[in-house]
Amino acid sequence: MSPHALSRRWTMRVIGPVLAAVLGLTALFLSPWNGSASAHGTIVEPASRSYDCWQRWGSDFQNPAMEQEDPMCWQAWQANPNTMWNWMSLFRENMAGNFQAYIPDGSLCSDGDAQSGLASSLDTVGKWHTTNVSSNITMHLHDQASHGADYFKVYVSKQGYNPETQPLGWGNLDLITTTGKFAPATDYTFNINASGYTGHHVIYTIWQASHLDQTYLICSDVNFG
Ligand SMILES: [Cu+2]
Repeated sequence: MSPHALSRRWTMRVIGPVLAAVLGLTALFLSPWNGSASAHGTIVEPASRSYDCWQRWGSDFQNPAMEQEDPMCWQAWQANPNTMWNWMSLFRENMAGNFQAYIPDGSLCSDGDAQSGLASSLDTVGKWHTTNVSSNITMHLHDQASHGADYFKVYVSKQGYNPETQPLGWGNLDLITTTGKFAPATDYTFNINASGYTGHHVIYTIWQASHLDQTYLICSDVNFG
């Protein structure tokens, strides 16, 4: 082997792994579900449908008991595992505030099937697992990428509407709170007062992020005690 070929082999032995690492990182950031592209957020308390499934089944997703114990998370998992893994990705862009024009009745919990096919199972009518709440609720949104918030709008489903038997439409919601702006941070909390409700309700949160016209529309199932 010539000295020239030898030094070329040596160079590739050093540069090869570096090149592979760089290519790997590039692929990671270009892939829509990885890297910075997946840095989003959701309501973690009271947990959104997909976050709640991920919290309770994310590390136990092969447990056959999920089908009986939690049929709503089970059907979501069956439809598309990404619904749980991407609990932070339920957003749409460029709606300019016209949410009702873009999100038809019956598809509110999937953000009008945002991310095409990711999450239509979140609209399934049935016995979603609920978080127990009182009329004073601290809402907590976790924002992986510190997008900030122009505002949050929070609705509660009307007394008499049954999320276990009826699809959710805009007409089923009472507007409870519209907040002001929040500076970019990883966690935002604010209180809402929702009195006069009993039993299973959906809290519907609209998070208007500040970095882009990017809107997250999020269903959390609660049980008012
Ligand atoms: Cu984001």
